Amino acid sequence: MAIARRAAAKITLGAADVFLIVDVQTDFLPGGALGVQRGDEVIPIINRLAPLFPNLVQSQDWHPPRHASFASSHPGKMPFETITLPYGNQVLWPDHCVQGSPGAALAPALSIPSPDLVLRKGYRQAVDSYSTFIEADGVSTGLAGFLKQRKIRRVFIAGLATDFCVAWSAVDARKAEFTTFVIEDACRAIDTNGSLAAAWAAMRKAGVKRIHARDIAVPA
Ligand code: VGL
Ligand code: ZN
Repeated sequence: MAIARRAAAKITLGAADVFLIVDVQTDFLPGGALGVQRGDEVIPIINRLAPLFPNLVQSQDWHPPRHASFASSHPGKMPFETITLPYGNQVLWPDHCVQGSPGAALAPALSIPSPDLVLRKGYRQAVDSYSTFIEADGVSTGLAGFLKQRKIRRVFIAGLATDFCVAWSAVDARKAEFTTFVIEDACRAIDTNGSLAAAWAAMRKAGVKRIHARDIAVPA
């Protein structure tokens, strides 16, 4: 008797799906100002997935000089320390993604020919924004409205870094009631002070679905 073998059902993409590519920028690649280990490995995966999606949005971390999230803006503080700002806790970072600098550019190897929207975030001097949906002080970036006007229901997220901008975007996508997927192998993490485990716990609690690139159907 033949043994029936059936691959797990893949996810078929349609008009209500968007690929949200988070912060794939030179400063987050190895050798960059806030380089994510093996961050460059997400690029070929994202390049391969992007043409499968009918809707594409990219985010770009985009800070003014002396931004509140930079350790250098706080005398005596070092990168990766945490401080309290009016909106809550803030991890301090090396200066990164300074507006107009080469490090802030989208990674040259990323090949997304025609994104519908490139959303810049973190551009207010005193307020950070890991999330592409909601700034750290609770102000909306407008992305949820943009997607809803286009009748998008499902958000697939990849990019850098898993434990900060990807995770916060995913949790906020759920808050805005999108079905939300994080494509784990198309992301890489910073992982400071347990941040990666905490991020996955927060995403699981919010109902974010954790998938791999191979779970997405490629039309024949
Ligand atoms: C990010 C730290 C600071 C990210 C941005 O893109 O994950 N992390 N700014
Ligand atoms: Zn930043």
